[in-house]
Amino acid sequence: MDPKVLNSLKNRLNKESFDRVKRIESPALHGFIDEYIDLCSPASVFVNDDSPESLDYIRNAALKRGEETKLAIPGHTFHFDAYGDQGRDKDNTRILVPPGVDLGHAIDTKDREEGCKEVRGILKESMKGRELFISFFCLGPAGSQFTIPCVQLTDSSYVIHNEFLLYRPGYAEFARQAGSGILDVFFRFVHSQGEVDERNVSKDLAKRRIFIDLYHNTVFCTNTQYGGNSIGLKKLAMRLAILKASREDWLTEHMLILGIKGPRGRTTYFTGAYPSMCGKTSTAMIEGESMVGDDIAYLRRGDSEVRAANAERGMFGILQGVNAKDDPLLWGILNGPGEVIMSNILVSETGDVYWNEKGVIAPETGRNHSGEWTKDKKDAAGRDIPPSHPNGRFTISLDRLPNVDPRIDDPEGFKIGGMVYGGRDSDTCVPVEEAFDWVHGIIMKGAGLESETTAATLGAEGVREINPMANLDFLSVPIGKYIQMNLDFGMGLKKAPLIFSVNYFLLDKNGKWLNARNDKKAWFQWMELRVNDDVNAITTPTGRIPLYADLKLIYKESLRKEYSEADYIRQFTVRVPENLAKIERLMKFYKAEVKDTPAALFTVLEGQKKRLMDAKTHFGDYIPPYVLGQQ
Ligand code: SPV
Ligand code: MN
Repeated sequence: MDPKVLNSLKNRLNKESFDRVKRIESPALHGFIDEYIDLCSPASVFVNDDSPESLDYIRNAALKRGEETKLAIPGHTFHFDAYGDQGRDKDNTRILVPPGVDLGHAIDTKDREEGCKEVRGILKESMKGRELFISFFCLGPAGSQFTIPCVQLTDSSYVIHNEFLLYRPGYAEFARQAGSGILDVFFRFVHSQGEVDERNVSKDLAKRRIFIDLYHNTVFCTNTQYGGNSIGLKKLAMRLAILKASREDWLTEHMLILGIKGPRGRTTYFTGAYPSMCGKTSTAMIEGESMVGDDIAYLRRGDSEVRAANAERGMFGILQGVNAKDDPLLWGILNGPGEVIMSNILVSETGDVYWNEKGVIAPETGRNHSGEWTKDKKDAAGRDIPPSHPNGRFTISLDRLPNVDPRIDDPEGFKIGGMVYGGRDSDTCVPVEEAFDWVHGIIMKGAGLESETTAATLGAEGVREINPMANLDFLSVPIGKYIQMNLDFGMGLKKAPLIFSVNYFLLDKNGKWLNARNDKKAWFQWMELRVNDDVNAITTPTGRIPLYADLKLIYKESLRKEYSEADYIRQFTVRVPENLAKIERLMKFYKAEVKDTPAALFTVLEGQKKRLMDAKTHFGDYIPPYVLGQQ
């Protein structure tokens, strides 16, 4: 213990908070807290020990300070972010690196010294007159190989409230591990919402900064409230965890974890990587299956298998499109009593909530992220302002979900049978397809993932982008190295997981969906049977696809739906020109944009191109599956 630092903390904190901090005997922790109290100059400090009283204190602070407001349903509150602060701000998110570190130009970096100076300048006295909240969390299940201890400092009670719903409590773990040395590597997060206006929203968006000091496990975040920017343990911690994983030979992925129930009481676990707003949460919530996580997974190699754990313990999900028919479980929670935080929705005077595509009649007036709202309201650029923001979110603890897997906190994690990659792709990939092997899967399904951009990030929507493993926004190691880590991860395993792609977003020529929303259950049921060797497949130039007869049965049993052969052919026809064009885009991207692309990537792309060209010679541009037949 450094007596000088302890003494300084004693002067800055009230007795209760000081005792809580002192109990965690870690000079690194004490030094960190003291340094940022000194810099940010809060009026007072609250240290959360995860007791019910502390959590209540935070809930009440959020209401008292107007960061959240009660809704009509007991336990529900809402929060607005500033207009223009409703998505991840990629332009102002930078990874701080020392001179000589080159992550490649697809990852935005900034010189560490310069970045620290800039953000420390913004943080200086940023909490004057406000309370600072200090809270401890564990990423991954506590007491396991997955655990990463984290400390959050923020002047936003909304951020802390979100975090204690979304993450496992950490105070007890910190106190237990104090003195073991392990705490020297905790992740650190410093957030200040900065000055707020009369609506309690950050007003200095020009000074919005999200800087990740990679080599000091510290993240700084200023002048923003949107959860994807401000909830440190979510996507900001993910950058730190990806680097940590790269050093320790495991993987941090933008993946759900889901148990699919197969025949004879069997459950097979899958991970699934999808870019933001591309069906990840609704997949994790497939009816009748067992949900473990919906956003971030840690993957480790066991003796002979891959094991995965949810880094989180809650859901920061998208409201748009959630409706009674397709999402019965979420619907129940979002319309019943219990703790829910909503953001950027439309609120009526009576505290009722509307979000886009709720499946009920839309109100014509209310209050939303733009202020008072009426049906025809336009923004400064003359664009319609919809009732709720497309990226409006809800926060709940997974404890609320009846379908959560009872082993969610198992320190051993879950044995993974299959890994799935899915993008928003209107015209190229079939709805479900198995890769030929691990290397083919990591390259074509993972590194080859393309998706159209969404409202989860600020900027244009609907632009097709290559998004390796749906993780591009969060990478903190060069892309080529990251792909190589993935390739290496599956090597030497007795039985590597099978790798699949899914595509929920295929359109016909008239722009209509080729699939219904809940068809994803059929794809996962088929993958479950493949992992367990229970069904055959048809080999195409791009991978292995289901037989019509198997899908017909699955549709009948799982979805109680008839599945026509005409639908099957429309959905599973190999689209040769589109697939060849995709290969060209991938070739260009991985040659021009990525310096350290593994050679295996080009070999796999060339192999796929050759198979497609050969098939084209024999069968033409659009090849229905029955032409290829069962192999
Ligand atoms: C995502 O955008 O991928 C999310 C929400 O899961 S957040 O990253 O927190 O913005
Ligand atoms: Mn996400």
